[in-house]
Amino acid sequence: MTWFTRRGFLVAGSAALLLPRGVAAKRPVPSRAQLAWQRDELALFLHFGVNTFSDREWGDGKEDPASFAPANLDARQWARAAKAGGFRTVVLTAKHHDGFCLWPSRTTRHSVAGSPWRDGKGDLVREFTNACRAEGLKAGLYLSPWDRNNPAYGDSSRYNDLYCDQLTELLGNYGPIHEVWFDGANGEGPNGKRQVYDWPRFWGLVRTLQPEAVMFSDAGPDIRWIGNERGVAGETNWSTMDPAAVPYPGADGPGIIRALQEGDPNGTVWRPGETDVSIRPGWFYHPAEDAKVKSVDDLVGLYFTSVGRNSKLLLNVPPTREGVLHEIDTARLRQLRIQLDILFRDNVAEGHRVQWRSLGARSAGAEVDLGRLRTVGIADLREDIRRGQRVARYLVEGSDGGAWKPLAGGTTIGYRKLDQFEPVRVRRVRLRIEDAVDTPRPVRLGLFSGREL
Ligand code: FUL
Repeated sequence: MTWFTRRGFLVAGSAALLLPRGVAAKRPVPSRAQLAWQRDELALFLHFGVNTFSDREWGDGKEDPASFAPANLDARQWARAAKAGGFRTVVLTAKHHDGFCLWPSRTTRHSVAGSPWRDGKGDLVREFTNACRAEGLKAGLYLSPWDRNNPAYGDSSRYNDLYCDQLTELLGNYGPIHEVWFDGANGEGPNGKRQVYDWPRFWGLVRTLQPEAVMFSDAGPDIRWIGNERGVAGETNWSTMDPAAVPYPGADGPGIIRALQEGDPNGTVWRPGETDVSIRPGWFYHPAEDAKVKSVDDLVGLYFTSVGRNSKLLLNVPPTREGVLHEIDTARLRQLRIQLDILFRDNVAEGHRVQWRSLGARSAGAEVDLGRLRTVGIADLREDIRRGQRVARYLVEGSDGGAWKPLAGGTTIGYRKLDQFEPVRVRRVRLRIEDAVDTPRPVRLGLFSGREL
């Protein structure tokens, strides 16, 4: 895989050499698909498969397909719950590390075709994509590269062919797929099979079959992993990235987690981070975790540490053995929506003129007069990311008529930066862009009361 690192350096190096002196390199901007992905803010993750029935997190590939027996599977219920929570995309594990396929793949017998579900005639990817479409949601698929069942795994070119066949089935037969999720996990021990994945081939195939889909992995190419599974993006979070910093999915080494968390202000590619976290301790459903579902406050907190840090929240809510989302979880999704709607209902800055002025090549300021004293406890900042990301340090201050007092501050803004602070009564609020990687452009400023005084 090192060729990719080397090529990354070479490409970046030669591009810089070609630029005439004094001409700044053009900063990356999002593609249409990346922009739509980010604006959706919330996606639901569904981990479902033989692990649901064996009560495990990582199956070993020896599971009997007959164990897959959801009694009342209802993909429409999943989609309705997603919609009620305001989620716009749903990503299903079409195949997890155990190799069991939720669709009747021609590449293996280890699939729903060998299960009693729908008498072996079912196709869960079909039911899932149909349900998403019926509810106006976008569908995404997770196809684990690591496969602990398939005999071809470890025989690199044979398995790469098979993996491409699986991608072709999934991306060619179910209509538009908006996100393809490549997991980086590989638990093979030192004596295990070593599979060398052909990432350029996989990515090229996805581009051909679903040109509008974004591809997620540690190494993108469109969306990068945020570097942890706790739901927390970097406080500093650039959507630009140095592709050589994380050369392939699953890459390990010093500096990788930081590169995933924070991105790179001088990165040559636009590769925003996705924050994946489960509503329960595990990714798959375990009855023993029914009392450990995250609270609404936890979920709102996750919104702030993901969407509110220039990322996107991919929240996992695993279907039960019945094949439906648990009512505790669906209630939490509804309550999350209610809470977010309440928090962001009344923008006290709305309708007031924000005066923007340049303070230098890398600094700028904005000020708004709210007309009277208002309670402010949340600042909601947004750059126009269609034109890239620029802000590197900012400060928000408020005044009730007396001296300016700091309310919030930080480094990057990007698509959206949410800062929550002890609510204060202020009449005027100002934003100072103290540093930027290029001339700052106007930042949208929203102000909300947060917790009422
Ligand atoms: C990890 C996997 O090993 C987990 O089982 C889960 O799918 C998570 C989203 O990604 O790498």
